[in-house]
Amino acid sequence: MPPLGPEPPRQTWPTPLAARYRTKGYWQGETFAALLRSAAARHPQRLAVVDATTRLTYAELLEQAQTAARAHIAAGLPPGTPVIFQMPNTALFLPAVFGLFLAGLIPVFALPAHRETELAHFAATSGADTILTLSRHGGTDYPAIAAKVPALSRVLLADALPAAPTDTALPADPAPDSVAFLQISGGSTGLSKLIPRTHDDYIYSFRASAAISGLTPDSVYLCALPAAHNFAMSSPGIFGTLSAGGCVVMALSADAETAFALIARERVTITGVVPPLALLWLQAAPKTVHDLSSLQVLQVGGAKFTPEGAARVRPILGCTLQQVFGMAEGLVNYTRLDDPEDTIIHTQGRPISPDDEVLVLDDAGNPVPDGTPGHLLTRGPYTIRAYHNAPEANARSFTEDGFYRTGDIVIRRPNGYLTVQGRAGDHINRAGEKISAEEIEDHLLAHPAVLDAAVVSIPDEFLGERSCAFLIAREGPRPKSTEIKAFVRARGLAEFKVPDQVVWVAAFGTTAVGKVSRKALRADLRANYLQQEAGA
Ligand code: AMP
Ligand code: DBH
Repeated sequence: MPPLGPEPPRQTWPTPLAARYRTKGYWQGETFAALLRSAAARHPQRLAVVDATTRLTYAELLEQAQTAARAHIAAGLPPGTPVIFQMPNTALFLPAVFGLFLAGLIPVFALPAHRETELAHFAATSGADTILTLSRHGGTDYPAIAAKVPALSRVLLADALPAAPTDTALPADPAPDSVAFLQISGGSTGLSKLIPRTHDDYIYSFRASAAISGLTPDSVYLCALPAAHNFAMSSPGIFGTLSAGGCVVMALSADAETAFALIARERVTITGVVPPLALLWLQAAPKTVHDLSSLQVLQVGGAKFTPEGAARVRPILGCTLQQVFGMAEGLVNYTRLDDPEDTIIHTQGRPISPDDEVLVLDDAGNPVPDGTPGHLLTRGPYTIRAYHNAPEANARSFTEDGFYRTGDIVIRRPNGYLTVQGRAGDHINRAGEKISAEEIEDHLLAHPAVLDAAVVSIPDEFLGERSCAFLIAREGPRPKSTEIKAFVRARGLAEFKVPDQVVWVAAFGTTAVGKVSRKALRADLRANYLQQEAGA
């Protein structure tokens, strides 16, 4: 019998749609490797990426990426092999990721916040036995985290790759319609799914995004969010900036002091942040000693930015706000830079592509009129048709005709602009980090003192939403909430998944006669809690 490993990642669109996307020029048959080679050939001496200590031109970026690729090939990693990629925001991120592309390897993008439990899940679902990461950096011991994952038998350090002979041949470029990498979904139900993105579809999404965000070779993009997050990677993010010939500035931290110092030093023109960061920056900006006058565009996305926050961007920072509503599965919406201020403040934009198909449906699946909230479904030239290795999630998340159910509730205006109203699902959007209630409940249930657990989102002034774990205790002493949090943390999870709040309850409501859905239960718990808060 052949080994029962995961299937290699694939992503295909129905032939007529694929033909249409090519005819219309969205899919140009370009690969990541070709994109870097042509950028380096066109403007070798321009700056491609800088961080606090390093500056690389496009020629140097290409050369370092080629050196890394040769090391991977000499190490015996054949093209098509998945490699978990966990790198903080340093200049080395770019030669490291392009090193994988040039060697024909398939990055699986973990975030620096992920810990051994998440990495083990990515290894199992992708079939990866190799991780590419960095030596201890910024207080995090990445190799030590990787060492806790038995499935990851090979740990490669981007800052200490073995030297390979310079005549090591690089493989031919992969097919442009093949999967270039796997992105991570926010995990709306259960564990994160892997999102296969092709060269064709992803390059289209960030090239078109670069045009929408007005990027030119003179643009300087500050990467303040984790570079592997879809927003910072492609909307237009680091790849969109390189595709335009601009310069990427990597910030290890997104706090106002670090970011403002880099904006001033590098004359940053555009950056993207989540709403809580935007609010912190708006608070800090009037008092800062740094010159922020180079900043032309502040992008805000990942979670809903309130109109109150949005209205303060231009008066305080003197730049244009661009709202961005996107998802790693594909569809990204932007307010356009020349939109009326009212549109910029009150909507989350409209899709990138004329061929993004958007449906807004009621619970029964019928279209609602513009102006009425409904479920957002979409398909198009850069929205996936299936997750990797996830038949059940695929059955839930995609319609028969290939629309992705985003789980978001939106209002569509007649001009196609969307306003996000909320979510149909049960995940928590904690400052743009998505947390699956189910995933955390499973960890809580592993605690010997916990009989039952329900994790819900609670509105939070700063985070947008915070996570609250309602717990029913077994007989015996009730652990303190700090102990519960420490228990979840010790299970090797990203810190943002540790419940912000723990509330012990005697029972989960009185409606629980027979089968009650977890969804209804979570809604009840949230409503009761908020009522009590209001009464207190
Ligand atoms: P993910 O699936 O992890 O890539 O997260 C994508 C989800 O983030 C979307 O489906 C929305 O729920 C949420 N999101 C992203 N940007 C925004 C935004 N600007 N406003 C509201 N929600 C957003
Ligand atoms: O939250 C997201 O996933 C997101 C937000 C803005 C995203 O994937 C994007 C832009 O591309």
